[in-house]
Amino acid sequence: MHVFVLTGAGISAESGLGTFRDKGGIWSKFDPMKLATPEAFAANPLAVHDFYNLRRRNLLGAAPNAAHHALARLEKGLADQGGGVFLCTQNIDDLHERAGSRHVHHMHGELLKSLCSRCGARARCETELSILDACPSCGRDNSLRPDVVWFGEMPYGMEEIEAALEASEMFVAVGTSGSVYPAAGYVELARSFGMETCEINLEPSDNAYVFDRKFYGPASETLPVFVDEILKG
Ligand code: BV8
Repeated sequence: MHVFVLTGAGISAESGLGTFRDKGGIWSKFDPMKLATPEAFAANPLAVHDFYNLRRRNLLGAAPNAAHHALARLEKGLADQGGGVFLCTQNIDDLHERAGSRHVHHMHGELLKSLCSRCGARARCETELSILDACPSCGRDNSLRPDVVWFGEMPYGMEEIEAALEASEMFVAVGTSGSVYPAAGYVELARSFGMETCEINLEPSDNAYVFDRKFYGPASETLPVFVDEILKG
């Protein structure tokens, strides 16, 4: 079986990384329009770098949880059966990779990468980023930004995502509120391709009504059980 899995901030919640729209979430403390748009970065790069440096520090102190490990197990188990997983994450953390998932599509980019707005080079970035840093590729300073997709920017690999969706037989959303597009629209696309859709979340998401099956509770508890069920066939 080929399964398309879309993950959001909720899968990393039990690893200590904040979600965005839950009570006390990131967007209740920080204004996304002042910190997560290209205009915000142009207007105040110092504030934007501080925001992502804080999240990068938190990430380096975090570890994957049982939900991340369950998806790594699903990827291996389905591959052994001749199937596969297309893991599309809205998250910019690397917890899927650290749990052992080998193919992860970061549609909103990666916190542990920098992007040069002058030459387009990407580089691993595990420390603080600032406007003083020079691009390791073209050498220019005041040109590095976090390699993340901000509001108003095109998510990465849209065609690859849509092709993977069309080739899948099941759509599973884990830990996402279904409030950010185009990701929030993928469940409708999955239904239009005729596949079964499952939501695994702490509570019903904004588009819960669209899903065929729903499992509510902490993903570290619900997802391992769900993965066992899929692998049993
Ligand atoms: C774009 C990266 C042009 C940076 C982020 C229609 C079509 C296309 C675009 C739009 C549209 N309508 C509006 C738009 C514009 C906009 C948008 O969607 N705005 C929203 C607010 C209405 N979209 C864009 O700007 C996108 N680009 O439009 O380009 C285009 C046009 C057409 C087609 C293609 C492109 C770019 C969006 C990307 C922005 N970048 N992040 C960063 O991280 O700082 S978005 C941000 O929200 C997060 O990164 C996250 O990825 C994303 C979604 O949030 P969730 O992951 O779902 O997190 P949330 O907190 O909301 O929910 C957590 C859930 O987990 C909850 O349901 C909770 O119950 C659950 N949970 C909690 N704990 C647990 C749990 N579940 C299980 N277990 C637990 N323990």
